[in-house]
Amino acid sequence: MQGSRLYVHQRVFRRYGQPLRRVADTYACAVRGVKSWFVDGLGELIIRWLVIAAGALALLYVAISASRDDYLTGNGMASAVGSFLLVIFILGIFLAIYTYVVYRISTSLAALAGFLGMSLVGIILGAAVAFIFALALAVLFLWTILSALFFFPLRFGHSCWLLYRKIKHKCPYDDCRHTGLPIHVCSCGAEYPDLEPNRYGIFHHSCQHGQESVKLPTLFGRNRLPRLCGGCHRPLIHTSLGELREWPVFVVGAPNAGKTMFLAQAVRRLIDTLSRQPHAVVHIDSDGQQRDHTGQLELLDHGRVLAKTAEGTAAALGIAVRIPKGLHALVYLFDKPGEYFQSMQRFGRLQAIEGLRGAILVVDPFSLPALEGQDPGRPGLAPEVPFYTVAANLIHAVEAMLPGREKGTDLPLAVVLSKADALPANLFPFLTGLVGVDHENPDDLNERCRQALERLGATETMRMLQQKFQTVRYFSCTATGRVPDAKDRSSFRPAGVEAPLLWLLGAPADAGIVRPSVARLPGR
Ligand SMILES: Nc1nc2c(ncn2[C@@H]2O[C@H](COP(=O)(O)OP(=O)(O)OP(=O)(O)O)[C@@H](O)[C@H]2O)c(=O)[nH]1
Ligand SMILES: [Mg+2]
Ligand SMILES: [Zn+2]
Ligand SMILES: [Zn+2]
Repeated sequence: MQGSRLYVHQRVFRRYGQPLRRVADTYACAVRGVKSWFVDGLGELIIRWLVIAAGALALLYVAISASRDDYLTGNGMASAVGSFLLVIFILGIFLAIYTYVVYRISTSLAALAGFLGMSLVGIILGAAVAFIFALALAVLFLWTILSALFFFPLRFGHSCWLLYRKIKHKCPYDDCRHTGLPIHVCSCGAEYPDLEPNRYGIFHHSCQHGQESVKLPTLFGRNRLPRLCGGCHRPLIHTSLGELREWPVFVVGAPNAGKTMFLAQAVRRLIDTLSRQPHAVVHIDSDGQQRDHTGQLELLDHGRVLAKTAEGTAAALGIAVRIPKGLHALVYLFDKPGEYFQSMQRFGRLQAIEGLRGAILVVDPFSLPALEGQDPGRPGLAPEVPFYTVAANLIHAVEAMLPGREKGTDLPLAVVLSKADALPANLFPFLTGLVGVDHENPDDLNERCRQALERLGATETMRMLQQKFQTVRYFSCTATGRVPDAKDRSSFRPAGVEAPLLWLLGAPADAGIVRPSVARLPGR
C-alpha cells in the first residue's frame, strides 16, 4: 500500500474530526432512544398503567358515590348495587375510550418533550464544539500557511550549513551529474522528492498508511531512510551522503594498467593510515561495497589477481572519513574498465568528471616506449593502449567538462607508475628505489618517479599533462610486491599504494590531514 502525505491542518482534521463525528452519531442515537422509550419502551408502559389506574380509580369513585347516593335516598340495597353496576357499565365504556385517548396523547407529548429537550441540549453543545473545532482548524490552516515563516529560515539555515560543509549530495554514479536533495523512500514505497521542512510539516512529514501514519523526519535522521538519486533514480547506497562533503576521485588508465589491484590495496592502506589519527573514524560507507572490498582483499591475500573490471555503471566506492579537526569527506573512488579511457567518445560519457577533486593516472610501465612488450606478467604481448593516448583523452575530457579550459585546471593529478615490482632494475638502474624505501622527503620520490617516467620515454606525454594540470605529482607503486604467479598462493605485499590517495586528500592546504610526507612508505 502506497501512502500519501497530509498538510498539517488535514492531519488535525483527520485525527479529531472522525472521533467527533462518532460522538455526534452516538448522541443522535441517544436522542432517538429517549423518544422511543416514551413511544414503545418502558416509559410507554408506565404511562399506560398510570392512566389506566387513574381511570379505574375515577370510575370506582363515581360508581361508589352513585350507589351510596341511591342507598341514602331510601332505595334498597339491591337498587344501590344495581346503580353501582350501571354506572360501572356505562361510564366504563366511555372511560375506556377516554383513557385510551389520554394515554395516546400523554405518551406522544412525553416523547416529543424528551426528544426536543435532548435535541436542544445537543444542538447547543454541538454548536459550541463545532465552533471551537472550526476555530482550531482555521488557526491550523493559517499555521499551515504561516509555517513558511518557520520553514523558510530553517531551510535557509540548513542550506547554509550544507554550503559551509560543501555538501552537495552528489550522485555516486559516473554517468550522472546530479547534485541536490535525494528522493527519500518511505517503508511503504512512497517516494518523496521534497522531504524537508515545508507545508507538510516542519520537523517531520506524515505518510498515511490507511488509518496509521508514519513519521518521516525532515532534518535529523532523514539520512537513515532509503534514498534514490533525484536525477538517475538509482539507489544512493552511501550512509554518509548528506553528512560529509563528497570528494570524487577518478582512477584513469589503459586496460590492464593495474588500476583495480592498486585501488583495492590503496583503500586498505588508506583506511589503516587515516584510522590511526586520534579519534578518527574511517570506513567504507556501504555494507555491500565493504563486502566486495573484503572479497577482493581475500583474493589478494591468497596471491590471486582480480578479475577485469566489469562494464556497466556501479556506484563509486565510497569511503567516509571523519578526522576530528581534520578531513571530513565522503571519498568517491571511480574505477572503470580501461576501455573507457581508450576513446574520447566513451570518456565523454563519464559525467562525474565534472565535480572531480582529484585524478589518479595509472601508468603501466610496460606501455611506455622503453619497456614495451617486456611485461613479465604478459610476456611477448604489447600493451594495447599507449600512455600517450590515455593522457590525451584525459586532457580532452577535462577540457570539455571542467572550467578554466585555457589556463589549465587546478585539479590535482597523481601519475602512478604501477607494477614497480616487475621493473627491470638490472637493465635500467634508475628504476631502483622507487618503492619499498623510506622517503623522508616526498619531493625526492616525486623527482625520482618523474625522471624514471621521462627516461622510459614518456617525456612528451608528461609535458602535455603538466601544461594542462597545474598540480601534478609522480608516484610509483606495486599492488603485489612480486610478479603474480598462479602457483604461488602467498599473500601479495603492496608498497607505495596509499601515497597517491593521501596526497590527493591532503592536497588543499585546509584539509588538515596527514601530509603526504608523513604517510611513510612501507619498509621502515
Ligand atoms: N607485477 C605486477 N602485476 C600487476 C600489478 N598490478 C596488476 N598487475 C597485473 O595487471 C593485471 C591487471 O590488473 P588490474 O588491476 O585488473 O588492471 P585494470 O587497470 O583494473 O584493468 P581493467 O579493469 O581492464 O581496466 C593483473 O591481472 C595483474 O596480472 C602489480 O603491482 N605488479
Ligand atoms: Mg580494473
Ligand atoms: Zn509510507
Ligand atoms: Zn544519479
